[in-house]
Amino acid sequence: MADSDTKIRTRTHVKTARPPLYKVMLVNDDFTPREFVVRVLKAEFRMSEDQAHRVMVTAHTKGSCVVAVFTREVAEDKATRATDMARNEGFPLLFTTEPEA
Ligand code: TYC
Repeated sequence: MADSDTKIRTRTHVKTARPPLYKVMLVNDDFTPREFVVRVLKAEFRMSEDQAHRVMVTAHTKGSCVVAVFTREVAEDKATRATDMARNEGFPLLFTTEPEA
């Protein structure tokens, strides 16, 4: 094979773009009853009683806690719905969103 016949092989990596993820955070406060926080986590984030209780206690002791991770729209929608549930009952409970890492 002559030098001019040298084959150049290229490798193609197909990358599938993944949407950026957002964390839904549960923020502690001094007024919302623990049982109500658990109820919201179960209703909006489909958590079991046990999971919801753990997340509530973590936010209560540390100040905040990651509830779950979603695409931006889903995270914002769930945070708004969960916060609205609390407002409807007159509690200051707050869910926020922030980019993951
Ligand atoms: N700190 C509240 C209380 O003692 C309970 C609570 C826990 C409120 C977690 C908000 O994100 C929260 N009643």
